Amino acid sequence: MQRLIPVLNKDHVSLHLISVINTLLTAAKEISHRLHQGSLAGTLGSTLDENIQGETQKKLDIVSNQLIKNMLLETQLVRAVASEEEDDIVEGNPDAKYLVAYDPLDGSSNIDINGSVGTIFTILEVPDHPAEGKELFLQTGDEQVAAGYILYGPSTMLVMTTGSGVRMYTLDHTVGEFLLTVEDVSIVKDTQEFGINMANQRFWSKPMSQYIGDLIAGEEGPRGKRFNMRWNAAMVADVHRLLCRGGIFTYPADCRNPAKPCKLRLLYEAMPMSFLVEQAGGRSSTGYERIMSLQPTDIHQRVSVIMGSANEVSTCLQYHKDVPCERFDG
Ligand code: AFP
Repeated sequence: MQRLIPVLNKDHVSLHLISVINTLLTAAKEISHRLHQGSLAGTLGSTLDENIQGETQKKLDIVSNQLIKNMLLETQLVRAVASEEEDDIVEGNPDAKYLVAYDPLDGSSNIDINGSVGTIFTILEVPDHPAEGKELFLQTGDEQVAAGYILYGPSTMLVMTTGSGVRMYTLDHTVGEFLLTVEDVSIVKDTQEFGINMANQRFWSKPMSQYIGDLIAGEEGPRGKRFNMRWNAAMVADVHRLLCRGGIFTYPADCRNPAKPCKLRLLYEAMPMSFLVEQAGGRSSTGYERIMSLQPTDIHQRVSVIMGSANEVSTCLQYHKDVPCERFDG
């Protein structure tokens, strides 16, 4: 089985970019180890409690954030990092070329129930035009040079793209390396599986309510076939499922809280996952716009997300076509 670096070399990925990716993976191996240790590592729990030895326990998402940030900045290859866990960007080497944005532990509420979680990342280059601070990161998804996630499930997997297809690697704990296990990931065009948090149904826009209603109607409904539903409460695990066997995943805008109509973050979740999904032949949209074309206005911006099997996403978008984007959408 092939190791990661020779695969990236074949794709002519620059040595500095390989080093940045490798550093992320070193942090991921440490996170994976701590997750596997579970309660034994003393880093579970959702509060800053004291453990039995009287030491302060840190939430694993905070620990993961610090690990990734410190390791990346130490390489001197990173100009700045942006993390879901940090209010502002953290500057590194002013002469470096790469920017890394990440969600250190997506789906972190799953930690306490021993469920799947993951680290999502995107790598950008410093833009040609003059930009400082947060502005550095305000680039469209099309400008990503690499993106992916590490899924900490029954096995630890890296799923990544550098713009020439999607590959999956599995962490071999005996050698401590990610080995290529799936080449040329391709999302099937049609599906009978959808993922959405149904508890929010009463808050959705009309197009989304109609679309999901038609899926649930099954054989008797306008779609004429039965659909199944899956929800992991961790985007990483839900997107992994659709990369493996197709499906549609959506976290639409809703009117629960007018100040926060969307849940998922553009930079740390929607953009990298859209890069993977499109590279695997799928489709990704807000309902009205292609996510990869969106011009971010803030690093913590949130968006509505519909992604997955190309034909199913297109069908969902048909429901939105003639209905104007509602006040809470986008
Ligand atoms: P965290 O990263 O804060 O754990 O949130 C995970 C997430 O943003 C995304 O991964 C899930 O798809 C979504 O939240 C789950 O949301 P619900 O709580 O509505 O199920």
